[in-house]
Amino acid sequence: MTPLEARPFPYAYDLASTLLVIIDMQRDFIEPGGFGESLGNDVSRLSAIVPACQKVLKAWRDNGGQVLYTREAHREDLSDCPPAKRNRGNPSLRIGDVGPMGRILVAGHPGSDIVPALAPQGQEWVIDKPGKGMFYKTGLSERLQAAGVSHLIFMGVTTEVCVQTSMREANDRGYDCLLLEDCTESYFPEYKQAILDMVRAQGAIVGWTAHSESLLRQLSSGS
Ligand code: TIU
Repeated sequence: MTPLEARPFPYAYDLASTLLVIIDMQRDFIEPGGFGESLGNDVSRLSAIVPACQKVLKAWRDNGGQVLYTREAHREDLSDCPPAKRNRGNPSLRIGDVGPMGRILVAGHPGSDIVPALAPQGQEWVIDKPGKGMFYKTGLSERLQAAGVSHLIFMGVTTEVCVQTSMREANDRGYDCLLLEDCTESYFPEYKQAILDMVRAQGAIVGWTAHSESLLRQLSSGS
């Protein structure tokens, strides 16, 4: 395919060896009453990126691209949630407590679901991760290697927490990573901007950034 217009320079990839990675677009982070709000955050900033993510997801699927979803979600018995993580930040509702959307950040409860507008389809991959990064205790490395994946295009939340950690983990494992700048968001706009700048600094030290229009243009032209 023609390399994408991206920063700090064009991003070359093949659809067959690239996954669209959607990080933690869960009700717990995006809707009131979940984990994000329990930490004292204004969650309305995050829901604003859903339409842009939807457009990319549709175009990617229409072109036959593969999708990987992550969810930050723990086991019912919280055996995969260190006490340090549970207690951090003194939130009003801790991980595992019962909130308006069921138990906070526990797999199988409504808050851990991907928001309906971006719901996974058919055989798309969905992994639950106990940490901020998508490689920690998930077996993802082996799955990506077996599938011959070499490139990862990221969307999701939050930019400086789970998206950044996952991108850095992927970069260290040899994947070429691109972050779609209008399809990621933070509760703190200045942190998002810092991550975009940091990722593409020093000749793409962590990866590339691009506006989703760049990807949509390329997918619609079939080049
Ligand atoms: N608190 C915050 O910004 N993020 C998280 O706790 N998890 C993710 O980023 N998914």
